[in-house]
Order: sequence, then C-alpha cells, then structure tokens
Amino acid sequence: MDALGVAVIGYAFMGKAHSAAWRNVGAVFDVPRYEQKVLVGRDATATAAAAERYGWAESETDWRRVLERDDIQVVDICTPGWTHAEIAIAALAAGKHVLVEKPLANSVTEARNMVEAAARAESRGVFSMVGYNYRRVPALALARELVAAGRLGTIRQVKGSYLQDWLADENAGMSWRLRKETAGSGALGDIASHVVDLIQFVLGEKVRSVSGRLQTFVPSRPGPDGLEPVTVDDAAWATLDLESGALASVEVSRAATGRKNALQLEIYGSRGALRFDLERLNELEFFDSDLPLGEQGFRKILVTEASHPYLDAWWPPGHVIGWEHSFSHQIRDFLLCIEAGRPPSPSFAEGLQVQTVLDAISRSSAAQGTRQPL
Ligand code: SOE
Repeated sequence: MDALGVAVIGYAFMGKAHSAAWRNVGAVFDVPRYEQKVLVGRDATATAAAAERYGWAESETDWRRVLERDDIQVVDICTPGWTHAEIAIAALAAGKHVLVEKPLANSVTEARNMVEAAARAESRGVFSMVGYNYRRVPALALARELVAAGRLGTIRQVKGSYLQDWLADENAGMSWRLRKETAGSGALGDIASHVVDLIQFVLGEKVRSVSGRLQTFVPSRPGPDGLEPVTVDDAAWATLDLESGALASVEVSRAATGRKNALQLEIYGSRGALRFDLERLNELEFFDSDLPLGEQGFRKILVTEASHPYLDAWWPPGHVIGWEHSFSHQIRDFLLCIEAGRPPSPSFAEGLQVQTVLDAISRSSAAQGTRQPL
C-alpha cells in the first residue's frame, strides 16, 4: 500500500491531541505507512505555527481545498460539532477515509445523514470511525475482555460518572461549547457521550430505555457583548436500562468544583466487580468472588503488561502510559482497519446510536424524567 496522505482539520485542543498521536503512532506501532501532509484551520498564522510545531508538512485555511487533493487519503476531523456533518459527508463523497471526534454530530438528524454517507462510502472501500478515545485506554479495553469472558458473571449494575469543573465559576465566559446552535448540548454531548459509549462498549450491549435530567446552573455568562444566555446544560444525570436487564447510572457535570477530568466507571456483576478511575488510568480494580472468601477484596491490576491491550508496543511492565496514548491507539486501530479493508469501530452507526441515547435523555428531562424507550 502507498503511504496514506493525512489531513487533520482543527488545531485546537483535539487537533493537538490527534496531531500528537499522528506524530508518534508510526514510531511505536506496526501500522501502514502514512505522511502528515496538512493541518487545516481558519486562522492562517495560528494554523501555520501549529502545523510546524505538530509536524505537519503544510497548513491550509480551507478544508474544501484539501478534499480536492489526490495526495490526501485520510481526513481526521477535530473541529466543533456543528461542522462535523458537512465536512465528513463531503470528505466521504470525495473518497477520503474519515475519523471524526466525538460526539458524531450535534443532532440525530445530522448523525443519520452521516451514517448514510458512510454506508455509501464503505461500499467503495472507504471507511469511517468516531473518536471515542477512552475505549482505547488499555484498562478499559481489559475491562471489556473480562466482562466478555464472564469473569464478572451477570452484570447487574453500573455507575458511570464524568466530572469537570471548568464551568464551576459563574464568570467563566461564553464559548461555542455553551451555545446550542454550535454545541448541540452541553455536558450531555460533550462528556455523557463518552460515558454512554463506554458503558455499552465494556458491557457489549445496548441501552434499551432512559430517564434523564439536565440542569443549567448558570443561566447567563459574559460574552463579547455583555451577558449572554447559556442554552445548553451544565450537568446531565440519567438512568439507563440495558438489554440484559442491567441498570446503569450516568452522572456528568462541567460544574463539579474541584474535579478536573474525573471519569470513573464501576461495574457490578454476580461473580465480581470492576472499578476504573481515569486519574489512575494504568490501574483496574477487580473484585473476584471466585477467590476464597478470606482472600477476596478489590485488588489492583497494574495494566502495563505486554499481554494487556495495546501495551506490547510500548514500554516494559510498570512503565506507565498517559491520557494521550488513547489517541495513538485510536489511530493505530483506524489505520489497521484501512489496511485490512475492515470496517473500524466505533462506526458512524455506533456514533448515531449513542446520539439517540443522548437525545432520549434530553427528551426525558423535558418530560420531567419520563422514561423514554429507544
Ligand atoms: C471538554 O469537556 C473535553 O475536552 C471533552 O470534549 C473531551 O472529549 C474530553 O476527553 C475531555 O474534556
């Protein structure tokens, strides 16, 4: 296979995270050859500076021009949610493989259009994937393996939470993330999307119905022209019914004072339980009730062995990895699927399914918590 030409669109937080991954994935993993061709952003000076810093050969201000290029085969979309559908659909129509940051889109309608475009492209051997990067944290991939192997027995309940505090201060300013027309929703789409995706990924099953509650604690915030209404949620809570009869709770907030990026998952089954905390992402706690009673207890698995997911390519045991590695693993998996001609996961269809869960939580909140089937 010729080297794949890669373009990343967006150079802010996610553009930087993805760029760092593109920079090192080829050095660590055995993936098809690729070239970091072009970084795209609207501000010419800032994008050129970022391109040089992140290792891109060129910079560009118009993503449409990138789609016309024959030397670009992969487009990685790291722009705000309101641009995802337009760029991804155009890129797939132009025959580019597409990786798009989560959530897939801002609405179910946009996501459906993207799924249709992805299906058309896939019939021509052109692939697409959504960037739910936490699936690629080795401890969470291991959690999925343990659940699938039946080590927890029948899963009964799950507790998922994702707490941040960058909106705890009522003087924190307006941004695209706080306007419904640009962000679609608040903590719901931004971080509950991760939790919903992870619960379904680790359990290997889908949500059947939801009850939800959204809350905006600070109704207006300082914008460029004075106070502006906040039109998305600061926090989202939900209970989910899963296909197997398991129950899950989801609690997310961007106004949880003191919590910076606290993603936690607890899974309780008939034979065992698991606990994960992103702040200690190299660890997975496992309670195994098959052990003699006197030896039971949550024990820490240090997830750094070569036998653990993704870790054979990194460092010797005990040499811990970090948050950014999940993005390298994501690109590794995407490239290997392109090389093998195999559809990657999470697909756009999986991204749409998460979107329908989020939409149902939002409708439930508007209907005073009434349970919404999916
Ligand atoms: C902001 O809340 C954010 O950057 C999310 O958009 C990311 O998906 C998450 O990984 C970290 O927090």
